[in-house]
Amino acid sequence: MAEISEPNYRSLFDRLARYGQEHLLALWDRWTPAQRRSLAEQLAQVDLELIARLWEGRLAGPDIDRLLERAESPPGVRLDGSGLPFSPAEARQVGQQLLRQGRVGVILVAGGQGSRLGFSQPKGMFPIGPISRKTLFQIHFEKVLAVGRRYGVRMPVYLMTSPATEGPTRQFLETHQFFGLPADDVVIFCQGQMPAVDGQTGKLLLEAAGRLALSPDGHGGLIAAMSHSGALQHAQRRGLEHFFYFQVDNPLVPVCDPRFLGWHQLAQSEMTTLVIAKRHPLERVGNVIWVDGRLYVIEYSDLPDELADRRKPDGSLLLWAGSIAVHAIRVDFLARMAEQADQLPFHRARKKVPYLDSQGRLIHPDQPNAIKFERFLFDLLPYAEGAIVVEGDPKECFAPVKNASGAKEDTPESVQTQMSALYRQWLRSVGAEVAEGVMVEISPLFALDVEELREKIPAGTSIRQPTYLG
Ligand code: UD2
Repeated sequence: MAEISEPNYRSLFDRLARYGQEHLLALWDRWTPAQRRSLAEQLAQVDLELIARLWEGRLAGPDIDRLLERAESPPGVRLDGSGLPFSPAEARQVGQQLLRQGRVGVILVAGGQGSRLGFSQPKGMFPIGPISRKTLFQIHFEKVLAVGRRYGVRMPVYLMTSPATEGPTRQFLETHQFFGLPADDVVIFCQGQMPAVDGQTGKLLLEAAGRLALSPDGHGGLIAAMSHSGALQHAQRRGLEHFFYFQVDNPLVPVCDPRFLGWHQLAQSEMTTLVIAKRHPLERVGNVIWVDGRLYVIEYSDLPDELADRRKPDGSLLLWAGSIAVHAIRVDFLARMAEQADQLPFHRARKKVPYLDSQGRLIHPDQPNAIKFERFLFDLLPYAEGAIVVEGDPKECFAPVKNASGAKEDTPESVQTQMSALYRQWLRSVGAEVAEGVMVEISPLFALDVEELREKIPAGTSIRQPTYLG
């Protein structure tokens, strides 16, 4: 070995060999200095001890089977307003006050790779407006802008990206001048990554010469990323007390809904999660359960069918509460958890990950060959004091774009149909006549909710063709 064998190689080899990962250097001789440097830099960021422990299952999260044995329905507010000793009107008033006082900021997670949708750009750039073709980002940002205007405050947005989505997201938002939000109210920060390992051996994989196969560390990576990037400190400087958290793929999120925030505040909850009553036992949402006075979310993929179908005496589902990944989180709670971010468990997912074989050939597996490790933000819930759920109506708050056209559900078309159905219902409830099936879209800047729409739609309005109210 010529200039490569150097101390660098030796010390790298020794460090890797301690964890049985020295195979990563097998092609070192064939690589350019830049490729070798790249691998060394990546490895400097990887906690090999952590990977070894994860692989051996020594850092598994809570025992799901044991939790499920004792799972009960979670406490909180049902759709009819029952469940807490505060009325919906009281909750709304308290939430409005929080908003007026500028105590609320927004967290939007957009680091996922959106592979199921088959869209090569960040998902936030997907055009979803049924008529306007506005992107998910534009719809979310306009909601934040509209809420800020309504309450006379500037509302900061903390936007999490990942190495794959960071560049294009920044460029897109800058080009569109953050859809009207002041640039210094938009704090973009990038989440961390975790290496994928071979599903049979636990060995790290290379995706190219000198490059490890890395992927985002899950939305739970938010806690560490917010704190390392200074986003959390930004929120504290701005005097925020609560975050309204949501995912990029759902254009119906009722951003900063005052009743939701009010209930969170009145219950003195450190973290509150918006749920829907599951429409069928196997719906692909997190299952919110209550065990020994703590809230937990069990992912749909981890819930045995038999348990998912368990019923109460009245025939309704015992585990009825489906998490749609919309939360209110106290800023001081997030700050406390940021100091112990290591405690959040990693979940394992079997995935297809292209890799270099021992000869340096790129293999595209047709079956899942690797394990990815991800942290989930909802694993904060058991640590939160006073955590509750608030039930929303799925027709009004949940239409995620997950799958490409042609799939059974959660496609762009099904989401647009649902958006339009909701806006038709709003229009009818304020006295407009709307022909059945006609596409309508209401911009958040026109009306954020039915009350606002009522002020703008003259009596006797009739809508017979596709209409965009913007
Ligand atoms: C998520 C929830 C599920 C339910 C559903 C509602 C998990 C594990 N499951 O399912 O319980 O609430 O959403 O739609 O969350 N993201 C990042 N970084 C990452 C991974 C994801 O920012 O490393 C973002 C991603 O951009 C998206 C969101 O998190 O906004 C959800 O990711 P997903 O689409 O992978 O989650 P999904 O559909 O499995």
